Amino acid sequence: MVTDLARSWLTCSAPVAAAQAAGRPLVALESSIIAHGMPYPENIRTAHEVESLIRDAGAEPATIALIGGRIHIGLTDVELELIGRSDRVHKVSRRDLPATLAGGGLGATTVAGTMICAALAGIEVFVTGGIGGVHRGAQETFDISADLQELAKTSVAVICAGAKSILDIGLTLEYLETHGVPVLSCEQDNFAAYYTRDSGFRADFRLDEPTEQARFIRTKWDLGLKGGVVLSTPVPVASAMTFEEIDALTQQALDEAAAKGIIGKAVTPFLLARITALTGGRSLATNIAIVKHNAEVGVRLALALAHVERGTSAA
Ligand code: PSU
Ligand code: MN
Repeated sequence: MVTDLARSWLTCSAPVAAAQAAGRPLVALESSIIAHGMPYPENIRTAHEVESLIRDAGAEPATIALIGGRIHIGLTDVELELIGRSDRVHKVSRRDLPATLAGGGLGATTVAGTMICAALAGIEVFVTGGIGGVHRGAQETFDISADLQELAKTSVAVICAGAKSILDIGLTLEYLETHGVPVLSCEQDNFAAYYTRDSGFRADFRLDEPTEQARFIRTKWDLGLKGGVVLSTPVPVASAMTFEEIDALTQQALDEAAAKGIIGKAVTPFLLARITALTGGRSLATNIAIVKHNAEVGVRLALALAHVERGTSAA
């Protein structure tokens, strides 16, 4: 349950507050992808383009970050620049939220962190790039992203291009199943693998139409089945990389991380940065295409959810 006390930590931007007052749909966006997932200035440019795309399609974007001890829902241009440019931005997952808020520093929220803040602000739809998951070798390291636990308990729909093959995608899907998190796919039967369209694993349910996706999600929440829903959509064909190319580079990045003894929250940013460097920046263009496509899918879902009535009487 969201309490007034929890909500007192939120600062909504003027456009977000106006959309909420008017009952217009909102789409949450994460900031870790801006601060830690892409280089400056492409990160800021992409963030602006994604926000415009969402606004043009009829919803209000709400990029979420921590600034000066407040949870910001919707960022001004100056705030976005701060998050995208500073090299002192904390990566904020569930565990880190109190530390960064109490300390008053800059925080870029991960999928888990953004889900928590979106739920506090009453936002049901959240567009990201790729979710965290069970890392390869987790049987030894126990490295399982807090994103998966958050999906198990926080009721937000997360639109993504699947998960990167830096992860063990099969085990990630097993974990989600155990925790009752449905994995939907649109445009194809299989769960996507971020840079490349096909992970080789089937999603739980294929629902291409936003109205079908919205009905599924509304039904889950109507039933009191708390927790998130993953909606996977593949990178557009023109921007996709081949499995062979990305698999070889992933293996190299994983070997380097192991050799350097990288652990904890540093693992994912290290792997993402190494893959960007190893592709000579080519993966950056793919990254940008992915986030934009996910935003198109997310905004259609947000509009559909606004029209799906609660309860069986809607049938
Ligand atoms: N995977 C990606 N791109 C990302 C991330 C993961 O393909 O940008 C970021 C997201 O913010 C995600 C976080 O929530 O990394 C997961 O980090 P960890 O594995 O430390 O939980
Ligand atoms: Mn981890």
